[in-house]
Order: sequence, then C-alpha cells, then structure tokens
Amino acid sequence: MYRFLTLALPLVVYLAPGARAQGGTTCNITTPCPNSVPCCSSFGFCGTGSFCQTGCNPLASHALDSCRPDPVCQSGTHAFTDNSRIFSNATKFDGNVTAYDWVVNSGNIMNTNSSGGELALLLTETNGGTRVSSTRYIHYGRITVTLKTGRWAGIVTAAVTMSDVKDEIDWEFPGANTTQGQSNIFWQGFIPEKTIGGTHDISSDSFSNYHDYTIDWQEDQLSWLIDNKTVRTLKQSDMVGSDGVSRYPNTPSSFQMSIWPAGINSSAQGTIDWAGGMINWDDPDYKSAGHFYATIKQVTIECKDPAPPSQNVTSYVYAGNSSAFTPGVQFSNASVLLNAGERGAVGRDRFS
Ligand SMILES: *[C@@H]1O[C@H](CO)[C@@H](O)[C@H](O)[C@H]1NC(C)=O
Ligand SMILES: *[C@@H]1O[C@H](CO)[C@@H](O)[C@H](O)[C@H]1NC(C)=O
Ligand SMILES: *[C@@H]1O[C@H](CO)[C@@H](O)[C@H](O)[C@H]1NC(C)=O
Ligand SMILES: *[C@@H]1O[C@H](CO)[C@@H](O)[C@H](O)[C@H]1NC(C)=O
Ligand SMILES: *[C@@H]1O[C@H](CO)[C@@H](O)[C@H](O)[C@H]1NC(C)=O
Ligand SMILES: *[C@@H]1O[C@H](CO)[C@@H](O)[C@H](O)[C@H]1NC(C)=O
Ligand SMILES: *[C@@H]1O[C@H](CO)[C@@H](O)[C@H](O)[C@H]1NC(C)=O
Ligand SMILES: *[C@@H]1O[C@H](CO)[C@@H](O)[C@H](O)[C@H]1NC(C)=O
Ligand SMILES: *[C@@H]1O[C@H](CO)[C@@H](O)[C@H](O)[C@H]1NC(C)=O
Ligand SMILES: CC(=O)N[C@H]1CO[C@H](CO)[C@@H](O)[C@@H]1O
Repeated sequence: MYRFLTLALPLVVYLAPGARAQGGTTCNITTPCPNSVPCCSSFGFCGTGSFCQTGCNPLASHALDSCRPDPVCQSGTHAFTDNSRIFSNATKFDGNVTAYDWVVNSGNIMNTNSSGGELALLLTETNGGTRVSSTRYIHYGRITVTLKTGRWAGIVTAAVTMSDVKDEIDWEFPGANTTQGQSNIFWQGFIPEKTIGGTHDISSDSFSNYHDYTIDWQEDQLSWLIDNKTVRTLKQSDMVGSDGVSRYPNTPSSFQMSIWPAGINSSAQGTIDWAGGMINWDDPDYKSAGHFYATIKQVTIECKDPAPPSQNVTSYVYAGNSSAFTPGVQFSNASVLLNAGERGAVGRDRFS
C-alpha cells in the first residue's frame, strides 16, 4: 500500500530540526559511539550529557550502560492547569523526574488556561513544530490523551510512544481531515508490514471537540481506542516473522505529543500528500493567533509492567545479553539523574 511510503517518511522529517542542531560523529547499531563520546542520541549522533538521556540508544552507544537508565513507569493522571511540571528545555534537564513529568524537546508551548488549564503545542513558520516528552518511561501500559487536534492541511498532530531503539506506537492526525485518526507502529525505526497503518473515524470534529485517544499496549496485544471504544487490535503473535523475530514494540518508551509541519518545501512529496498538501501560512487562524496549535487537556498513564517493580526500582536498563533484534530489558535501582555517575546494581532479568 502507498501508506507504507507516506507514513514511513514523517518520522525522518520530524527528527530533522533536532538533528541539524547536533552534528559530529554519527552512530548506529553496526557502528556504535567511541568511548570519548559514548552516547548515541535519538538523532544518531555521539555525545555526552543530554545525549545520554531520553532517546539515547543503548545498542548504538559505546556500551550497553552508556545511556542513563530509563526512569521507571509511574501511573497517574496529568492535568495541565499550569506548566509547572514541564521542564522547558530537554537538553538542560538534569533527570530529576520527581520535579518534572515532561520536557520540551523542541518548539514552544503555552498554557491557554481556559476551562481549567490546557497545554497548547505551537507551530510557527520558523519553530519547526513542538514536541513534549514524558520524563518517565512506560514498559507496557495504557495511555489515554484527551486532546484537540489541528485543523490545517499540511500540519500533523501526534501522540506516540517512542523507545530508545525506536519502537513506536502512533496516533497521528493529519489536519486536513478532522474526523479521522490514524494508527501505526514502527519496530526499531522500521514499518514492519506495508499495511500496518490504519484509519479510524472520530465521532465529531477533532479540532473543536476533545476526544480521548488511547494506546493500550500489552505484552501480547496492542489496541487503539477512541473515546473508550476499541477501534483496532494488533496481536504480538501476528508480528513474528518467518525468521522468528518479533517485530512488535517491546522496549520501554516515553510518551510524546507533538504538532509538526509535514507540508513544507523540504518534505518528500509522499509526506506532503499524506498530510493534505502544503501549509498555508496566510491562514486566518494563523494570522490571528500568531501560531498553529494543538491542545492537550489531560494524559492518564496506567503502567502494566509484566512483573511489577519492587519499591527500590528506579529504572529500566538494557540487559547484558541485548542484541540487535532481541533487546533484553531489566529493572535497575540506579539513579536516573544525569550527573549521578556509575550505575547501580542491575536487578533480576524480567524475561528469565
Ligand atoms: C552505520 O554508520 C556507518 C558509518 O556512518 C555507515 O557506513 C553505515 O552504512 C551505517 N549502517 C546502517 C545500517 O545505517
Ligand atoms: C528533585 O526534585 C525534588 C522536587 O522538586 C527535590 O525535592 C529534590 O531535591 C530534587 N533532587 C535533586 C537531586 O535535585
Ligand atoms: C534548548 O537550549 C539549547 C541550548 O541553549 C538551544 O539550542 C535550544 O534551541 C533550546 N531548545 C528549546 C526547545 O528551547
Ligand atoms: C475524512 O475522514 C472521514 C472519516 O474517515 C472520511 O469519511 C472522509 O472521506 C475523509 N475526507 C476526506 C476529504 O478525505
Ligand atoms: C472513558 O472511561 C473513563 C473511565 O471509565 C471515563 O472517566 C471517561 O469519561 C470515558 N471517556 C469517554 C470519552 O467516554
Ligand atoms: C516554500 O518556499 C517558498 C519560497 O521560499 C515560500 O514562499 C513558501 O512559504 C514555502 N512553503 C511553505 C509551506 O513553507
Ligand atoms: C542498588 O542495589 C544494590 C544491591 O542491592 C546496592 O548495593 C546499591 O547500593 C543500590 N544502589 C542504589 C543507587 O540504591
Ligand atoms: C530490591 O530489593 C529487593 C529486596 O529488598 C531485592 O531482592 C532486589 O534485588 C532489589 N532490586 C534492585 C533492582 O536493586
Ligand atoms: C537474557 O538472558 C537470560 C538468561 O540469563 C534469558 O532468560 C533471556 O531470555 C535473555 N534475553 C535475551 C533478550 O536474550
Ligand atoms: C498558567 C496559569 O495561569 N494557570 C492558572 C489557570 O487558572 C487556574 C484556575 O483559575 C489557576 O490555578 C492557574 O494557576
């Protein structure tokens, strides 16, 4: 299906602004980072400091424990009455997940403060879009976001899970059609099957009305829901290839919400078509507000770790026997702070 091309491309496009800000030594699974700059960032560049945090790929870093551990899941409901739980710049975050639930990776946010407070993600002609990520990770769980999408051709609102090895579960909303949402998955950065994307009706206009969009991610199956109604289910067993490899998202992930420009000159034609055409920077909505936007009302996270963590567990780490196609995930009691130094002891292997 053509969707293979069109949906595969946006990921690459969206990472571009951040990638341009980095540079230097590149990294991937076959060519990991050198000891001097041990951490492979989500954009595929080697570095230290923030390169070792959210999105740092253990399999492409110097050692499996070069990246900071991924902060363990915590169930809860996040309202956005103000922005006090959102750290404004991911590259300056010290890793204190007690202080902040979210970080801004790129772009600009605002609190509209209507009906009790809402987080607005802004897109302007110059900011390249906005992405906000959870500071904590989820290793299976149910995530529900209550949001209003954009309504403009070329502009995509998204709510996705994203792991350090780029397992990804998506809700995406190209703004040209506000009565339809799209579901998709990536496994280690790739679309596992050409027909993996789905489209789903929304009962009323998604720009004017809040709806609940859920990702219910379990070890054996994955469901997408709109307003508590299951619109799609995918089984893990259906994602095992003839080579025996399970191409099903199975690594700890942060939850990321974004608005991003797909209909711009630098995008591939497939991406522009998928998003409904080029962005109109003369749109009256843009002229009056000074930005395009998507609005987040609430996020509820229910952790569903296959084995519940004991009290001393702080994080997830990739186990010593991780390999390219079979990352092993363990609990750890190591500090998740950026400058905490050596990692603590690694706990029991949850797959053993
Ligand atoms: C990994 O990076 C190396 C060095 O930049 C490059 O030559 C190689 O093609 C890359 N491999 C993959 C699978 O992208
Ligand atoms: C982390 O944040 C909490 C809450 O703001 C604070 O009490 C604590 O001292 C911080 N920890 C560190 C190591 O900065
Ligand atoms: C974060 O800070 C860096 C370094 O000062 C800057 O380049 C980047 O644009 C900032 N990011 C955001 C989202 O403000
Ligand atoms: C928008 O989505 C709805 C619901 O899936 C569909 O019926 C309609 O044809 C779509 N409109 C356009 C212009 O693609
Ligand atoms: C979905 O279910 C939850 C819990 O039962 C409820 O609080 C919420 O209002 C429901 N949402 C919708 C849109 O029906
Ligand atoms: C594409 O480039 C032209 C010429 O620089 C510019 O006028 C136009 O606004 C751009 N289109 C978009 C959607 O950014
Ligand atoms: C982690 O646990 C080990 C053994 O149980 C202990 O020696 C170590 O001090 C703990 N580390 C932290 C950071 O709590
Ligand atoms: C946590 O503590 C329990 C017992 O108190 C211990 O068995 C387990 O190994 C510890 N886990 C970690 C990750 O340190
Ligand atoms: C890691 O090793 C343990 C045994 O020590 C094994 O049970 C587990 O399946 C391995 N995980 C991976 C991903 O190979
Ligand atoms: C960011 C902001 O101004 N938040 C305010 C929104 O309104 C509520 C209730 O009126 C206040 O408590 C917030 O501080």
